[in-house]
Amino acid sequence: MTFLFNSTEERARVFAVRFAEELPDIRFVRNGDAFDPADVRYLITWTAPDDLGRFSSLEILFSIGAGIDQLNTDALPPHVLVVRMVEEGITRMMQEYVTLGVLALHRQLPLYITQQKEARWQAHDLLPATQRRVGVLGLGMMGSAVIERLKPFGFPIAGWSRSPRSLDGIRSFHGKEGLAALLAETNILICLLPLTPETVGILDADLFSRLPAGAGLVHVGRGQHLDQAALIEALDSGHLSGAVLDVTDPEPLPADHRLWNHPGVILTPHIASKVEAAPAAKAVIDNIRRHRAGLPLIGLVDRGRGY
Ligand code: NDP
Ligand code: OXD
Repeated sequence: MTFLFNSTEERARVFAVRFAEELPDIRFVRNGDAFDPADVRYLITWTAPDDLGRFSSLEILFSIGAGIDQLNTDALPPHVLVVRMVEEGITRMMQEYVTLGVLALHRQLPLYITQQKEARWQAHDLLPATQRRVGVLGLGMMGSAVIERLKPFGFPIAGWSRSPRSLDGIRSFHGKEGLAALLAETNILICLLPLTPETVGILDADLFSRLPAGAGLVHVGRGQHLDQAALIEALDSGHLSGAVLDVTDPEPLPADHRLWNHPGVILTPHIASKVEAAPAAKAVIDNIRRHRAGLPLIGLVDRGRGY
């Protein structure tokens, strides 16, 4: 029985030690090693190898990240379980990044960075956090954790999900009708949705037009959620005041893409959060044990729903 590891060598070293200690009956192999594909029972990877069909005994496909859209799970037989990464470290890093993004927009950082480049000393009006309304698309593991971290600043917060959710101290909306209501009362919009057929392209011109003038965007979902041309248009027209983007389509953007140096944009290379090897190995080993014991898996993806 084989566990196939397809990620960085730095992570592989940590996983290999933990597997040897905790699941010695499972053979741990890296993608470059010699192994029989028919023996692979478990696979961890970011994107699925093209030839997934070789792994005829595959039972669980683990994502090395929180998202699974990049795995192209349609190609998998229906009995294969898909499990995303659930561990505290990635959630904490996401809380940091989104807090950074919200505060950057709240305190007009893109504008002040532009002014600094022009050696221009000019103060603008300040709005208290209690008057800056934050809206969060996606109330899952990341969205709800980010909300908890933002609450102490005093922003009024609302959230949007697919099914009704009730989170302490926030206004929550769901479904198509709920989205318009959330947007109408959002000054800083955070996207923490998974990429599914329902959410692809959701951050488009129509959505931006429903936000109040001067709103900002923190986008940490997936590049394909965003119509980049529509964002640039909304920023250029002044309807949106700024955007913090951690994901783009493609990644990286071409060198001459306008988003690289748009004065209203802060752009980072998909680093909002990163899976650390030790907690990731623990999460995977725990899940294999749960699977063997017939217990529900942590982070099991509903393949029909797409997340
Ligand atoms: P979860 O699966 O825990 O939560 C997803 C949330 O989105 C749920 O609240 C769900 O609603 C909601 N949702 C899904 N589809 C829709 C829809 N059609 N309409 C409205 N709401 C919808 O995911 P996570 O919080 O763990 O992660 C979210 C995403 O963040 C990942 O899929 C990935 O794309 C991104 N990510 C980005 C990282 C980065 O470094 N930039 C790092 C990690 C994640 P419901 O509650 O009703 O199910
Ligand atoms: C993830 C990511 O999904 O890093 O974990 O984007």
